[in-house]
Amino acid sequence: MDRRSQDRSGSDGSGSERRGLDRRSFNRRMIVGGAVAAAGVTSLSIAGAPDASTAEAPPRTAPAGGEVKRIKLYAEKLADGQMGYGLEKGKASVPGPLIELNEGDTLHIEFENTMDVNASLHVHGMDYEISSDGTKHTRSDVEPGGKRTYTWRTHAPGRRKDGTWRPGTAGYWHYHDHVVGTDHGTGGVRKGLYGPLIVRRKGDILPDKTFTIVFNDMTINNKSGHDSPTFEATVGDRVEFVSITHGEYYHTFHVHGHRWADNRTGMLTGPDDPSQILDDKITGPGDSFGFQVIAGEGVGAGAWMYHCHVQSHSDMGMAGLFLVKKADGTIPDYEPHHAGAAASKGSGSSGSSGSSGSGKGSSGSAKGSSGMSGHHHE
Ligand SMILES: [Cu+2]
Repeated sequence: MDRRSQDRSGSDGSGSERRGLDRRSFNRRMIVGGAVAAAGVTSLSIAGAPDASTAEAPPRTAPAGGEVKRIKLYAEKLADGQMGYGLEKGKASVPGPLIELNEGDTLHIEFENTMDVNASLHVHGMDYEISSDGTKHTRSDVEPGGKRTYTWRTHAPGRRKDGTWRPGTAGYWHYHDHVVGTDHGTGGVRKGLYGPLIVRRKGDILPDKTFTIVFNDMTINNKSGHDSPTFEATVGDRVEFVSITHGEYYHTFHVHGHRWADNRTGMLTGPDDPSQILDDKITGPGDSFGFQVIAGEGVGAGAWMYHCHVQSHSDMGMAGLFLVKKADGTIPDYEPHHAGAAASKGSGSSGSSGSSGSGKGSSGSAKGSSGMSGHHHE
């Protein structure tokens, strides 16, 4: 399995790939032209970086922010009756595209509602004026066929005049509709109008790929039962997970064989960092957190399960696989179509070809995902 094949590994559309961008794939993406321009694919810092595909290379880090970025975002009805956000028309996905910013950046989002009901864009964690709240009572929602520009701002930590510290914006956040169905967007969120947002601080370590896992009611990324998404990586990849919870229930996010620190980045800042190390974290509706792991570190390749640890929830299908492959692409003790584990399923379990359902939109979204961080260097 070569690096390029991993580009497709976000089989549910929630993955993004960075380090896999060798020159050939980078060029291939450039050729896509408009789509790449919209999706951004990767930052200039990547394009100019030396080959970072060896685990020994020091990890790349986030630059200082301060850019003014612009994207378009479409709210669309999907063929299966769900709703999604997408960076291009016809490319909506659930979850919506990963949006990445650096502290100090401003993002203008030209939002277009292509649906037949009012919709909006509401965000957590950002600085925005009330006109970008995305709520009905502030009239910042969008009628069918309408457009509206939402503006999100971010800032680095700093000292207030009174000497106290104001926290920075960096963190694992998310956005969602706030008006479909009810004044709280209950119908929109239920149908898939949500997505991940990461704000990085200068110097934050950048991952090779990012996967988003949304516990929404009893689904994972709105896939229920035994159709939950599969995420793929190769041993040694720096993999970032974004966990978001929506809906009616609390859940516990658990992944086998991997652990993280319970702090902003999920990584220890040093040997004396007192953050608790977790492999299971309780989350409730509206929560989000994230972390990075080195795939298979100390444990090797395998079909590592991730699941909600509320027993009845995992039994009902809130479980999936984090497939960590050896460098040669194989996975020990794993038969894609006959895995006896609770998480066994058809979705994506056959490897990189496992794009299920909305595959097209998914890959579009995956590209968009990796691109958000860098497409605004125009
Ligand atoms: Cu649960």
